[in-house]
Amino acid sequence: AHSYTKYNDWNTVQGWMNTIASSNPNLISKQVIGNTYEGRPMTVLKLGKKSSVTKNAIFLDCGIHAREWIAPAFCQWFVKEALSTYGSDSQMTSLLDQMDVYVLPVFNIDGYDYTHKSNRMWRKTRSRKSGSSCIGADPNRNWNAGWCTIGASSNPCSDTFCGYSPESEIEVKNVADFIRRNKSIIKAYLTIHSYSQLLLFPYSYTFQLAAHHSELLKVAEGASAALRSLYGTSYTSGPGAATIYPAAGGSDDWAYDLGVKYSYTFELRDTGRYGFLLPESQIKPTCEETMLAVKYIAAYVQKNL
Ligand code: 0X9
Ligand code: ZN
Ligand code: ZN
Repeated sequence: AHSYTKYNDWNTVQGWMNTIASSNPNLISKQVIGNTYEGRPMTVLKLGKKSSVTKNAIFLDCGIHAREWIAPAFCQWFVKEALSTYGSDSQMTSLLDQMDVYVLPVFNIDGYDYTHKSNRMWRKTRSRKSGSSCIGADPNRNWNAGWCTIGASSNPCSDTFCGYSPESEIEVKNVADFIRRNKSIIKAYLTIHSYSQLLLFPYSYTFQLAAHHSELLKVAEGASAALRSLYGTSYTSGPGAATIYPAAGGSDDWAYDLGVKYSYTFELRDTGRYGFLLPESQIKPTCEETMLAVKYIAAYVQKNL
């Protein structure tokens, strides 16, 4: 059965999406943006109050990397909190009245399913190509942003394999197409990973500072302070290349270069004690504190539309 404080497998997440969307038709709609390599539907939940005018939007994805289980848990938590606090929390109410939030709860569904059934530490997609016996590419090295120039591997057997070309992974192409199609309304791109407790922004494919570096840093520091205020969890903010490592082909850099200014990668708990194997007892506190950071960024974006 589905639980917000457990790591739900893909079938459970899929069932949850159907239930939650049909029980909240006024605030949620579902849309399939394409299928994964193995044919699973990639469903985006659109959260927001219906409006007669075109609304600006925030795009949030979780689970680009298969083994980072806390990430899909956060997207599910976000949807629950949005629905349960709309109408009582003034910020959430104002956010969903004015904007839509597109949530992709599990980006790399094939990989996520594989971590539940076969190999808990799998990271990549599950695509195959004749000529190599190795499976999958890193869906956060496969975007057309300095593709495969640094911090990525052209070896199909590597965990950071950049793929055979930009957007060679169908999951990346599906999301990139969706964001390109909606680029005039998408004002923020947020992507949830784990672990290391970082709040990263462009660039990662170069050490050059982004044109909006100071503003991106200021917002990241505000979001990190909001997060820390709940349980004292400490986050480091900064551009990816200098803060974690240079790595090209990431979704954050791609979205930013497309024109989505507020582009952030979260690396959630912890700092390595459990790493990817974060205990289920930490799902609730991790999600509650992360909500504060995401809401901080959303409020800033809303104020600066
Ligand atoms: O390496 C990554 O893709 C991310 N770290 S993780 O441990 N979750 O794999 C960091 C991504 C930072 N952004 C870019 N490299 N563009
Ligand atoms: Zn990751
Ligand atoms: Zn809560």
